Amino acid sequence: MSVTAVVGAQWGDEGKGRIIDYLAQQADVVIRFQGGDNAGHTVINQYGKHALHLIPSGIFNPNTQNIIGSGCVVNPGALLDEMAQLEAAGVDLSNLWISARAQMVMPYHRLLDELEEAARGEDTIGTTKRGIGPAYADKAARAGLRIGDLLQPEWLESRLDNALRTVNRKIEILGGEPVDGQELYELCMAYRQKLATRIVDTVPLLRRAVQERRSILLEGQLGVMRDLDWGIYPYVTSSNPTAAYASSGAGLPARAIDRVIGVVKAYSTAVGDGPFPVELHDADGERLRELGGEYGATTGRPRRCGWFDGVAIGYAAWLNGMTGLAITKLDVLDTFETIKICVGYRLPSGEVITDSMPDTPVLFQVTPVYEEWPGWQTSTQACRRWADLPPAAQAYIRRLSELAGVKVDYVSVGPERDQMFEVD
Ligand code: 2SA
Ligand code: MG
Repeated sequence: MSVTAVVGAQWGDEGKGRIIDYLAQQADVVIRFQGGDNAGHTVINQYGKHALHLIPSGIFNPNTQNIIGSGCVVNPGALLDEMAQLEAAGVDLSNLWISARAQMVMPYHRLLDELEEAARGEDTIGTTKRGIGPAYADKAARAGLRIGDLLQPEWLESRLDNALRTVNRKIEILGGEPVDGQELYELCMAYRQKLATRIVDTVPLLRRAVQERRSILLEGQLGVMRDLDWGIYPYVTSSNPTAAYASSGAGLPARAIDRVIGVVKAYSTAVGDGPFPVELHDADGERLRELGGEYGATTGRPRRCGWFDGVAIGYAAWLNGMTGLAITKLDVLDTFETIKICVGYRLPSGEVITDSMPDTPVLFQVTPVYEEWPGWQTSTQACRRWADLPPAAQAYIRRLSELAGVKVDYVSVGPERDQMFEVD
């Protein structure tokens, strides 16, 4: 039994949801450790196809405790909608919990996200407009409301008054309509009624779980390239998807983590703005998008597509301290004659970088250096062990693993739960 962090090793949308869903069949606890309902973790199993935004991807196993951790920002309205959808599909939600210390995304955070993106003019970040940035900004400014505040109405009221003093000024400056404190208070009381029994102090719960050597999964959202500190700042999310934050955001000592699985797609995608060196504006990019169904699971935006980025994976592997890789969507490459891998970034000076990640202004100027690999041109969707894979697919995966400097633990060859296998 162990504590395993499952993190995104690219720009997000690597398939973390399907990996967690698979691993959660054996897990006692799954904790989402950062982010909010900007995420879209797509899971396909006997309950159908679900894009999870806030609820941990272990929710389909009724024996698993699913916790929205204190590092998250939670929009209670969005959470209740998601709960209703899952309940309608027959999913048992009796094991869903929310940390009292998680921050609340209030309706004015969404409004501010809209207004701030509009105020950026041409220089947008391409946010999901779910209020994530403004909610984390309020957390850092110590003006946030927390989920646990719902349990203490007087405290909540004073926190809300305090927050609105600056929030309404910001809204006015950005040209929006000020919000009404009383209405928000009543909304919070409605949330309290529906969520109160799920609000917990996670510390004793996780302390016991670690002491009893239970199997715990820490579920990250987005990926290292959108990390607030280590991603393509400012085109990042407002939290840290890297494994270093997993312990803090979940509420565990850093030393408790035994394994870090980096989830990577067999090619690259990004949604939102900012530099993306491997982006293809040609028929191959279009083909990856269509074959991979690469559209935002939250906003429906078409994702930008490109070949695998071997520079980014080296960076991601090191920063996350990965112990293994999970490679997803291999089958999307099944029909390609030739597959490319980016193994370096060429700077305008001609110099080629292979083992570090240039900062954003430089990254806008690099051109990828590619290797070409022969495609396998046969379906991998029925493969259930390493030996079933065509030799060209094995060679391709070995190359990805070599670029990461990390062994491959799992390969997924389709969206269904069983279209995945462990590599020994
Ligand atoms: P935000 O909303 O403040 O977190 O946006 C900041 C940047 O982070 C990117 N971002 C994402 N990138 C990939 N996937 C995300 N989730 C959805 C999905 C996205 C969607 O699973 O497809 O549906 O559009 C996600 N969420 C945020 C975002 O594009 C900004 O670049
Ligand atoms: Mg996603």
